[in-house]
Amino acid sequence: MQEKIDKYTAEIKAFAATKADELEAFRIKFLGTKGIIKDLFDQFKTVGPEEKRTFGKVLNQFKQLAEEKYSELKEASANTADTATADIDKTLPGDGFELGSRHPLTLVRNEIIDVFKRLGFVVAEGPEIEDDWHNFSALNFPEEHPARDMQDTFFIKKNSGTDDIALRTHTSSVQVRMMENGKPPFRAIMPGRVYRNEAISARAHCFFHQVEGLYVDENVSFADLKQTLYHFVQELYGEGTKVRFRPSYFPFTEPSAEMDVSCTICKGSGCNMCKYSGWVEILGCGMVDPNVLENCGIDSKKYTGFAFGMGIERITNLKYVIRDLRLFSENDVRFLKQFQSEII
Ligand code: 2U9
Repeated sequence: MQEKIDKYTAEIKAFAATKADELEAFRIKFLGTKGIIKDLFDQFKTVGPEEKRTFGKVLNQFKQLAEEKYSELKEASANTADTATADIDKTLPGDGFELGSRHPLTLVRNEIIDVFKRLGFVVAEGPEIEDDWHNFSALNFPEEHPARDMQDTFFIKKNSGTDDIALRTHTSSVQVRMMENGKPPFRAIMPGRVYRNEAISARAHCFFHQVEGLYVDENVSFADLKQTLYHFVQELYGEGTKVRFRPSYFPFTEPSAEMDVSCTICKGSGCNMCKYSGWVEILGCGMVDPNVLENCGIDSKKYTGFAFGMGIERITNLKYVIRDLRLFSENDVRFLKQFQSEII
């Protein structure tokens, strides 16, 4: 046993590893679970009590020598160039990794928000699960309106009508909550997800995203509405984009209108995006119906307001020429990575 220890002691003292794999081989050979030191300690158990006294000390010193050598070399290799990677050219560029990108709907929603923020609008949010009052009744929807039908709305709890609970069909419920809980003036936009009971196709989905807006104060006029939305279009689609307003009907606005913009793809000369008309409808708007103001606790003799609503998908389709709504919710990275945002 002494002979073996002398031989290994000389080997350890002479050992000088330059590479990480040599050092690891040293560790396994001497200090590993099936290594020489473990083997010597196993043999030690079988020697007589006389020998135990002398060899115990020798064996412990030997073990200490191996451990010290190992940690000394390990430390040296960490302090100097990494022995395992000594032959790697560290001046070469590293492997790149792909950054994610913002969803196109997020990019466009943020752009819309930025334009209105610059005009002094604040951003307001509300629940996606709504009661009948905030989603329909306060907004002047008559009892028999088709939007209140199971075919159009996802009901969570269908009771007597006024107690119904549903997934909101528009973000207008946020305006109602805002007016109920505050005092005019209100100048806010409401971005959010809304739900409609529709079969999924290239042109329709059971959920989509809206930005609605509300401006209530004394003397707010239809001229204010037109100028605000005209400015919004210039900012979003560029100077020179034309707008036109067509009369329309919504239960919650009177008068109501739909707004078209000159086709941003063909600049009005006609293409299949605008169905060769030169115009594309992008939003609905109008003066808030006095009944709605009163329902929300606002004095309609003192205050007037305008409101508008748009589908973010529609605005995005026009901006990026996307023809299938389903692309927005499939999370196919080949689609998503085409939209690079400046802020990651
Ligand atoms: C209150 C009062 C008035 C919000 C409005 C529209 C017109 C509109 C549609 C556009 C496409 C919904 O996403 S869409 O399907 N919206 O046409 N929305 S005025 O009017 C309000 C809202 C709340 C208290």
